[in-house]
Amino acid sequence: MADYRDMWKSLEMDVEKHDELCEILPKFYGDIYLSQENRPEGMNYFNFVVSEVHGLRIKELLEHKEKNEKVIGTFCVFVPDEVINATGAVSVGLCGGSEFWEPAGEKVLPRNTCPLVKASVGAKISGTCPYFQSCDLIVGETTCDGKKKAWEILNEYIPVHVMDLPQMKREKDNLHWQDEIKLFIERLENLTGNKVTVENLAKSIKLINKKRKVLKRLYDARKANKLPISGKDALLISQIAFYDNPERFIEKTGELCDELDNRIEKGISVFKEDTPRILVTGTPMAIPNWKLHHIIESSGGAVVCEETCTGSRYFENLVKEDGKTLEEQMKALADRYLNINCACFTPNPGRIEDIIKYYKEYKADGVVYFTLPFCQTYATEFKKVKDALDKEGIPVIMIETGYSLQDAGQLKTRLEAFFEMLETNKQAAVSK
Ligand code: BJ8
Repeated sequence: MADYRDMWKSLEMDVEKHDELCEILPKFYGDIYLSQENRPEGMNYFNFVVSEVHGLRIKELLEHKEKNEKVIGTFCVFVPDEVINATGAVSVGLCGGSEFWEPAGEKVLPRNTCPLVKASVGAKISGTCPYFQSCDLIVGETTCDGKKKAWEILNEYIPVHVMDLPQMKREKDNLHWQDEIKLFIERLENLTGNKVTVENLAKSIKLINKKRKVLKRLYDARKANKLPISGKDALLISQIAFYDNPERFIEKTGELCDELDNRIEKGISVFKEDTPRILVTGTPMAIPNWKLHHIIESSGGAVVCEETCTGSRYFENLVKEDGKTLEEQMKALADRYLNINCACFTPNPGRIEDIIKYYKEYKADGVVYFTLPFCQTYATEFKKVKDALDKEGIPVIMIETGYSLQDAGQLKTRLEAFFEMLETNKQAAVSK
């Protein structure tokens, strides 16, 4: 990586501490990603993005700031990127996915807090994340209790705007979310000095829909019998979608999808035939959390789809593009966003329907239900999901695991046994 130390210093980062992170990441990435065989050529772009994750992309963000364009950090897929984009600001996803940041988070949060929250807060207060340091405003939301209370602490370090997400999906909740979108627009207009208009919002809605469409195309390629791309690579692309320049991301992912279509036509796969196909569902996997996918794919499974916020919840359903007034556009945004089935909603039957639908569409053989430790909403929702999957005869295993690799061996053993069972089921079905 080029020498970005001066840039990091200008962001008031703890450069020495940050060096420690820079030392770990390339080896970690190399072991997990570069060791894969027969990867699509198009992954070279994403390798490059990772290699420059704290370099070139930050330089680009700082160039935006020089032009007085603001950088807005987000933590949840409910925050409408369309609005951020319409005010000429740049949106970046900030969820922390590394164990490296947890100790700093634990200085101000209870230890029994979800690692995603601890790492996100830790990334800011340790001054080791250039994305946080580049942000002019961060946007929280009222989803789980851990996040909700963390915003109050983060607000001591950086301005935070909190969007009050309803926890039910009635008509009045939809109206409330439209109201929240309106308040968000006002806050961003004040910050940026730019007005949201029907024209610039329509343009942004189209752009973000395009990003959703290309991600959907990538996921559709994973429905093929012969998988042209690993689950690990698909996960990486989803994670990069949260902070890359959207136009470039759409272009590069589109090119990769062309290559994948070609591979499908020729029957090129990255897995051996009959590898059990796994649908992962649950809590998000923020970059660089590649742990579960890596364990699954080095234990005899192949991940074909993620029903997570770093997966289908991020791109499914488009925002209607035909709004003629700001009110209509805000309604269209609220309608699309309130269609996301996060476990923070009660009741949440849509998520179960999605899991069953994806299981069939992606021709999965089993489901891995993933939850980060101390995530009560997803852990509690497991019972409802399992009951529904049992009724459908869909095998499921629950894996609760954090960022540390300490339990990797144990998880591998459990997953290998699960995959063996899936293979036996498959053979039994064939011989019937
Ligand atoms: S829409 S999943 S991004 S809230 S894993 S911090 S819920 S304790 S991340 Fe999430 Fe939005 Fe829902 Fe998606 Fe809390 Fe659970 Fe941690 Fe979570």
